[in-house]
Amino acid sequence: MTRVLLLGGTTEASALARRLADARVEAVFSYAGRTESPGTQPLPTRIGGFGGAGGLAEYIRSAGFTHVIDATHPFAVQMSRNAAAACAETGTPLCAFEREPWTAGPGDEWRHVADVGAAVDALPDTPARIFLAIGKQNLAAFGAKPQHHYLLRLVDPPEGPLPLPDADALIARGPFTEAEDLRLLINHRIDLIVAKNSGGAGARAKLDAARLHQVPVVLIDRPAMPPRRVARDVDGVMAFLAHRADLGV
Ligand code: 3Y8
Ligand code: NAP
Repeated sequence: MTRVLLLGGTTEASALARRLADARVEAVFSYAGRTESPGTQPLPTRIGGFGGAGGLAEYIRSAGFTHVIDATHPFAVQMSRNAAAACAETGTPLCAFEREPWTAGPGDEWRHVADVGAAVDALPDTPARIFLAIGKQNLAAFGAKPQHHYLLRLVDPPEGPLPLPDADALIARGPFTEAEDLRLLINHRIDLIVAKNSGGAGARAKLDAARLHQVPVVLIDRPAMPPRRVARDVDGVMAFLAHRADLGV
């Protein structure tokens, strides 16, 4: 009997949850609990960490999951590493549901950097107005360049003072549209965008707005992921589940 643990938190995970619910596949959706009010899902949902790879392995065993789908974000590297380790330890079939990285097209002015530190180094020395569209977890590093005005976009209101001396915060949850991100670039007189190469449609709007408004982008590469099977769309994940179910594994 197929019983799926779906590690979520992305647009792809929500689309897969819909398909699993429609197909009446037994599944549990998992959020880390990173945001105050995560979206509701059409599946039984758990919120919070597992307690590392060991805790996840124990949960897989005790809850009797037959498959794990890692549909977390390309930057959620710790969760993905733990999922690979826990599935190896418990012998549970694992498939990642991961979107392709973005690639530049005509008119895009992108500079690719390896990580957050390299993104800070890539910023100009002369003061600029920078849209720091990377969420909340990696902001402190930009304190090394306090001369800039930073525009942040956060899912939830910040608990305390922002970690940057000259910063404004917009509170908004994606997915975003090209029109609203173009208005944001114009209204805030943005000179440069810093973003993660997350891929997918939910965070892409700012890059399309940047091309239209001729704003350069510093794009942070994804961290390396552990070796694992990867599906690029919902059908690929469903085929993985069906195939394994046929084999009775
Ligand atoms: C908690 C669940 C869905 C999923 C929607 C996608 C699209 C909208 C765009 C910008 C970039 C950013 C950020 C972003 C986007 C989708 C997707 C995506 C980027 C929610 C969600 C959770 C999170 C966690 C949050 C991080 C932050 C990253 C904001 C829900 C809304 C910047 C990633 O406050 C915090 O601690 C926020 C942390 C991880 C990255 C960071 O380092 O701060 N996502 N985002 C999930 C959990 O608890 O397990 O609240 O409903 C989900 C989505 N955010 O179902 O429609 O699929 O990517 N999320 C990035 O791409 O750079 C915003 O502003 O342009
Ligand atoms: P991370 O750094 O890879 O994971 C840190 C810890 O958070 C994990 O070790 C695990 O805790 C817990 N965790 C992460 N995802 C979880 C999930 N789906 N269910 C249960 N526990 C989870 O993760 P992150 O980058 O902070 O991402 C957290 C969540 O936000 C994920 O759902 C991810 O899909 C979503 N998200 C992240 C980004 C991003 O830019 N990073 C963007 C959009 C959405 P334990 O060790 O205690 O098990």
